[in-house]
Amino acid sequence: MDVTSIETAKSLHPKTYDGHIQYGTAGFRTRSEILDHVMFRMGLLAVLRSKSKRAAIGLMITASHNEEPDNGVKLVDPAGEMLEASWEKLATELANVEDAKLVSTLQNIVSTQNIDINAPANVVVGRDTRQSSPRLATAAVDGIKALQGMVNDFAVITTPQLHYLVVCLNTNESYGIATLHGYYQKLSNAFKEIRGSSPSYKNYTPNLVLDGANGVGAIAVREFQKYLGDSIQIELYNDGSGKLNYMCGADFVKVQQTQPMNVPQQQNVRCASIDGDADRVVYYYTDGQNKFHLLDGDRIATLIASYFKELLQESGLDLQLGLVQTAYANGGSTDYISKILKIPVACVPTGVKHLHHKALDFDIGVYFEANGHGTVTFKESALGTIRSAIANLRLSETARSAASKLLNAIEVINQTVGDALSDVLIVETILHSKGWSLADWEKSYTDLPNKQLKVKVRDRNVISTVDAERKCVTPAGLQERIDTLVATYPRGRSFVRPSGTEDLVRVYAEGQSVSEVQKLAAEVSLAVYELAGGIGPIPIVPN
Ligand code: 16G
Ligand code: ZN
Repeated sequence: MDVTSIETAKSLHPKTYDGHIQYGTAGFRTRSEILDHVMFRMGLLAVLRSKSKRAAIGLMITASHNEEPDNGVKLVDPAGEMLEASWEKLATELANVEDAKLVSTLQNIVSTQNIDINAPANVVVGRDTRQSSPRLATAAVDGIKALQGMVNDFAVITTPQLHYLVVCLNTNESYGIATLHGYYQKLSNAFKEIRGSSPSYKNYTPNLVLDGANGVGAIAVREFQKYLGDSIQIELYNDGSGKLNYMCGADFVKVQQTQPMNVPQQQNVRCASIDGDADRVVYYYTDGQNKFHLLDGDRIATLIASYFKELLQESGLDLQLGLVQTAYANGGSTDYISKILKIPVACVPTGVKHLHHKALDFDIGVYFEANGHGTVTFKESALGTIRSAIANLRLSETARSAASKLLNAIEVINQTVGDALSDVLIVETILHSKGWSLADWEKSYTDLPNKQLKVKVRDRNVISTVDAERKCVTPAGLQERIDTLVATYPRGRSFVRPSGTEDLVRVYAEGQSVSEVQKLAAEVSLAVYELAGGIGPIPIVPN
């Protein structure tokens, strides 16, 4: 290890923040002004990870749907997954050690992880459009160079594009060409292939209104449109000229259950919102009575799963299809999946790594968080089965055509991580094939009214949960209190969990009516406030 070069670079990125900072659900995420030394150190860690895995590692600078002054960084493992849990701990340790202990901490990681310090290292760097991102990227690159890692800087890209690039590099480009051109081309070619020569069908028209959250996704959408030609017309709003994630974007629309700013309110027009780094998407429309209708990640999951189920039936392929959700999944969707679609459904804790991991258990694993983050994973063996069906001339024309549709749908999907733009293309593909409007899609099941609230507490870690976050075990008495409250509401359900990205506790409630869930959510918030050390204003329970 070249200690002199680390020491020299370190002096440019001294640790100036005294508080503790933690590698959370999606990496480090906090106010951008305290992140300089963290970025530098993540550059160093990415090099060690790359050496240890003998593969390219991704480093993404973004705070996703958070407000513009925040920023963050996450590392992406070789197969496109989130950083392995044991390394999250190393990341937290490295980010928090005093400057004087930086070198010895690195040396310690090298020896405990058995890293060959002379092995090559390749780090793929990407960033979102935040003002602080170029400065923070420089810090990360300084870290990578201080350990003599190779930097592959793609500058401004979406988070899913970074995952895609990492996987392409680590599969010798068998997954796809490791350039942005390769990304746009792979997805758009497959999309156009399935769409064929008639972009309109029954209630489906090839026009989509898209809210770009004023983020990096807006840039990518403009680029995509060039490749998509007239197979679909995307009308872009919040295109980057306004404030990032401000009253717009997927998170705003999902949580507020309302139309984003600047998108014209037109009746029965198909709209979608992506988030600030383009890894989430939700759909919505306003009906003839000006009522807002949200089609969230649960809907997208059921749409995709039912489409795959149909294609599997038509092709006669015996592949196991499964769906993965979190506690936030609407009870209406879970009932529909298990009782009507009859597809196995699993529930895991919040965070992409848990969903992705579980989805890999199935031949075809559809995973989505209600917030709109999700994708589909396919086992290599399943791809082989589908390919042989297409080539098998003894199968009927219908069966082979269904298998080829399946393969094209797989090409449209960015399997490496939830990708808002790839998800848009797959949703559009399915709606087109069914000839559906959003209202048609919505008919499949009814969402139960639901509400999310936040509670500020002194230490959010006093809340610990089990059963995929559906039950809390500490603080004592809280779960009993929630159970008692929930029991008074027919179809009521509620859970609380510490946020992994913000310093607060999240409360979720659902039930049979809007007024009931508002009340239940407030009552549970009050219970959290009282039993888990609430601070600030006391939650108010409506009458
Ligand atoms: C992060 C997660 C997302 C999760 C959210 C929950 C990744 C890449 N992203 O954005 O999946 O839904 O955190 O946030 O894992 P919370 O813990 O603040 O509720
Ligand atoms: Zn995001």
